[in-house]
Amino acid sequence: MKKLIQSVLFCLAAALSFSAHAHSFEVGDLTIIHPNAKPSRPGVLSSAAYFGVKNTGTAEDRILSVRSDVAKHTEIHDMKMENDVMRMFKVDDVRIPAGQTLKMGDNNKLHVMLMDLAAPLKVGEKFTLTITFEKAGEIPVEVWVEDPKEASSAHDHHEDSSAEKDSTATAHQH
Ligand SMILES: [Cu+2]
Repeated sequence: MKKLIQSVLFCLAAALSFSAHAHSFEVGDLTIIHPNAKPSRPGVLSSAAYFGVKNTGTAEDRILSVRSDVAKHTEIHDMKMENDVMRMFKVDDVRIPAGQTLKMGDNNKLHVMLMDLAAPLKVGEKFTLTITFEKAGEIPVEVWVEDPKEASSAHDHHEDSSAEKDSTATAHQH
C-alpha cells in the first residue's frame, strides 16, 4: 500500500514536470521511464509494453519479473532472427548496470509480453505493471496505452516498429 501511494505521488510529480507524452517513476536509485503499451488489435488477446530503467546507483540491478492484473501471463521477451523468421523468447533477467539506462525497444527488441489479456487494451487506458527488481524490490508503475504512431513521434525509437508488429502477429506461439 505504501508503494502504491508512493507511485501516485511520483505520478503527480511526473505529470507536473514532464510533457503530456512522458512520465516516470523514481524509487531509490532507479527511475522507470515512460511505461507504455500498444493497444491490442481486434481479436488478439496479447500486446506489448515497454519502459526504460535508469540506474543512478553504484551497483547493478536486475529485473526478475513483471506482472499485471490486465494479463494472465506477463513475461519479458527478446527477439531474434532464426532461419529468416523473427522469434520471441523469454528473458529471465534483464540487467541494468550501475550508471546506465536501458530502454526497451531502443536499439533492442526487448518488450513486456502481455498474454491472455482480461480485456482489449485501448488507447488512452492506463494500468499498473509491477516490476520486481533483485535489489530495489517491487516497483508498481502506471502504463499508458498509446497509439504506436504517436509513441514513435514522442520517443523517436520505433524504426523497427513494422517488424515488431509482424513478429507479434506471426511468431508468437505460447
Ligand atoms: Cu513477445
